[in-house]
Amino acid sequence: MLELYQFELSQYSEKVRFILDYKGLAYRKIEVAPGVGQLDLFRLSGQRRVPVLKDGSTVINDSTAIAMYLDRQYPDKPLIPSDPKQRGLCLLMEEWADQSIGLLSRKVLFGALSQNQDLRTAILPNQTPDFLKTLVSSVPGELLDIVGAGVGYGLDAVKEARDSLKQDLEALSLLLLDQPYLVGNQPCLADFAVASLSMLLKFPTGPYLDIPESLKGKGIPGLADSSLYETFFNWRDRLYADYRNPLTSSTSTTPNGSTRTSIEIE
Ligand SMILES: N[C@@H](CCC(=O)N[C@@H](CS)C(=O)NCC(=O)O)C(=O)O
Repeated sequence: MLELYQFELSQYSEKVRFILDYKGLAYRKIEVAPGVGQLDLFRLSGQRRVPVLKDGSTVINDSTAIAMYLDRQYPDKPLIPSDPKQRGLCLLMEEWADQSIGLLSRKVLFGALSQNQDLRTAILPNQTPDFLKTLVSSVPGELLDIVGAGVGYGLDAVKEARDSLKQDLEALSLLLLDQPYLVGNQPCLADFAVASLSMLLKFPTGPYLDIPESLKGKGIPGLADSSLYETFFNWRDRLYADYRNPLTSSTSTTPNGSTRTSIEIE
């Protein structure tokens, strides 16, 4: 069976999960433990980022490379349109989504975490003992601001990212006003990329992710709850309902078998 090395809360991993579901391919999720688990990942794939897909003896890293591999290897339900113009648009939008929504949404989530104690508590792994949750969620937001500045997520960077995302979400809402998919009449790689990379802006409402119930349907205040972007988030809900499989009883596991959920913001 296909194996996906992932973080449950990684939006690039979500892109691959969405594509696997669309193509109807069964897979096993292996939750990588940040830090030590990434060393094992390095041994497997030569780098430390998720997602990594293992198909028999073939190991592929990077969500775009994985998408291309899956489309070549499992051509049913193609991800890339054959019409040249649609193909060009699809490839362009996927690359843009990776660079824009994917990266910017981490920054604004970091900003939101530093300002919202409830969100910080909710986003900690399910298994975090209560006393630790209380401890971490009581870290003052200002301290997180300082940590954020150290990794290029200072207040100005967060505001800039937020403004860019507003433009992205407006553009997507306009495009989707009168068409069912971003390119043509079938979903393509661009749709799955845009839908999954916006995961951190607003977590999907349905039973798709192994995250606390309190997080589902919640997201960045001012973006997730704004009527300006309703068209986009409604479109995304529909894409999830139509093509993403709900979670089953099979849980995500670390290579040593224990269940966990974690988040990487970097
Ligand atoms: N371009 C890569 C981006 C992957 C990526 O940024 N992965 C993040 C999680 S969303 C990661 O593994 N971060 C851990 C690290 O950089 O150490 C892709 O499309 O797969």
